[in-house]
Amino acid sequence: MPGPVLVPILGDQLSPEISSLADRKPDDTVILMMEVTEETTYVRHHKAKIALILSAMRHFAEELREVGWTVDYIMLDDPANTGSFTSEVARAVHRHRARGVQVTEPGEWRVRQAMEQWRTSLPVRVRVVPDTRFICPLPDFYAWAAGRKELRMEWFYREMRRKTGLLMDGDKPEGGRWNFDAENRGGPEAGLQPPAMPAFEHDSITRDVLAMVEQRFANHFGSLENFGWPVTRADAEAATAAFLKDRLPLFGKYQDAMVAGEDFLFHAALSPAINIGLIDPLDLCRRAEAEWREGRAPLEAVEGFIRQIIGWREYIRGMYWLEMPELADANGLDAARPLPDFYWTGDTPMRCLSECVRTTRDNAYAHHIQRLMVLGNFALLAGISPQDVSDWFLVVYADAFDWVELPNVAGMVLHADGGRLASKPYAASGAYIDRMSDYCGTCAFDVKKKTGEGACPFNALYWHFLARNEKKLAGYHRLAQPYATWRRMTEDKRTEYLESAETFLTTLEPAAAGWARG
Ligand code: FAD
Ligand code: DLZ
Ligand code: SF4
Repeated sequence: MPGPVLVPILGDQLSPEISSLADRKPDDTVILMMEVTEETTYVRHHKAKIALILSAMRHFAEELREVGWTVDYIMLDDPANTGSFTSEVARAVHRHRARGVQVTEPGEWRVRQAMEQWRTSLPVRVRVVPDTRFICPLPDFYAWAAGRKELRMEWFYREMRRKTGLLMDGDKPEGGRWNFDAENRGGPEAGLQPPAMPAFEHDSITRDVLAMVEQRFANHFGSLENFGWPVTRADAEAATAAFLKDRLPLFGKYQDAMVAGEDFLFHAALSPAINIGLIDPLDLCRRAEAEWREGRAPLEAVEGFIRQIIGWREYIRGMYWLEMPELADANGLDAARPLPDFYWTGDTPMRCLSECVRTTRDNAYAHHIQRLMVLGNFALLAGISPQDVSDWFLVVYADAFDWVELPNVAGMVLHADGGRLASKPYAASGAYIDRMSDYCGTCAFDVKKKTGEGACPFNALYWHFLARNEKKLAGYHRLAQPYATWRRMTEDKRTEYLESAETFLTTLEPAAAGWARG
């Protein structure tokens, strides 16, 4: 009797329709799920991210068993656990006398490299199949990118609209425009009251995982006190339904707003569940579209939301595989300053940064504008090393996987890729943060003051950033105006900005070693 086919399912492949199972039958297949120290510690993930993935993996194993699959589940504290995907797959091939291995391609370059080795290190045939949960298959993305001088999300997004038929009226976009971004810039109006987030009870699986993580990963960043991420398909469905009903209608308008203490506002907070496979992204977009078609949410909100998923998310994933492995070391603006300590401790008088680090620590979450325009913008302006910034973003968010975190950090935020992903760096002074948040009112710094003692550090840093990168950035059409303003300033004014920024930069304490990689 030939042995079964072994199907390893990784911690971000928790979908019943995962491609590795598509042509398998339960009586001829053993599914292998592995909790391994290599994955829990290759960076020192936020405690909540580890808890989310391990609890969701344990629940998914139960879901698979209930419908008849055989699941060999290796727990983290199993004394026989050898600690890595590679060694655990080898052990399982032997244990089950498997006749072959079939696995869905992983999300990360690092794991893909390991999997390529399986072809020679394992004594059986290894088949790696494409991940069909993405809307744009990688070969299609490469074909789209080939020969284009400039890669831009907006053009790719239109292709995805045509391909999926989402918000299309024949071959035209619904509402006559592809993009309603201009309607999505509402600031933090007084009295803005987002609806409460859905809460999920912790069952015994989640309670066990939380206790284990608290004990075993005690010195990792982050708190488990507020742990509320969906860990089952049912939780994820409840989170989706609550978002579509309560928050989607105002998602567009307040997408860019930041309010102290309101950690989720009108955002979906669905990225962790989407990324690990508890929510199908295309199905989510179809349900969002139905909210508009049935008159329950405005077009600008639904278009904005769908653009994030079929546009940004798919574009980012394509760019990751197109640009790796070089992207991991990219440093187009030669930024070398170490990450400041306050990214871990939150201990800074800059209210915007302390508040964004606070929600990151409490929830393993910050919304897009907090990541891009506060945490990311500061790192860009201060010239923090892209590898330090990327490690931080990979550690601290529940939704962080290399394929999505790295292009966002190196491409969208830091411009380390020389402008391959985005048409200009999203650099901004304090005025932007003041317009889009309520942080500045209670900050130790004065956002209106440009230089000297008590001035908002973002103001001088903004000009310092432009001045020190003038050779590389002055030719960018979209930066022509700020460079013209810089050149119109008097020599004294420019010196004042540069000296003020330099003085501030000397106050930054580099982070203690060991927070991200131990
Ligand atoms: P919403 O604002 O409600 O958006 C809806 C969905 O759109 C998200 O759930 C997500 O699936 C998708 N989306 C939106 N923007 C992006 C984007 N730029 N890239 C990919 N998907 C997007 N997202 C991650 O999933 N993992 C990461 O590790 C990650 N790192 C980031 C790092 C930086 C520096 C920046 C600027 C952005 C990063 N993002 C990342 C994108 C985005 O910030 C998060 O997807 C979003 O904040 C998740 O919260 P939400 O579900 O409430 O999103
Ligand atoms: C992020 C993560 C963590 C913390 N732990 C595990 C684990 O123990 N087992 C597992 O299968 N996956 C884990 N993951 C997710 C993996 O890192 C992710 O599936 C790969 O990086 C995919 O490329
Ligand atoms: Fe941030 Fe400057 Fe506003 Fe303070 S004044 S919250 S440092 S933008």
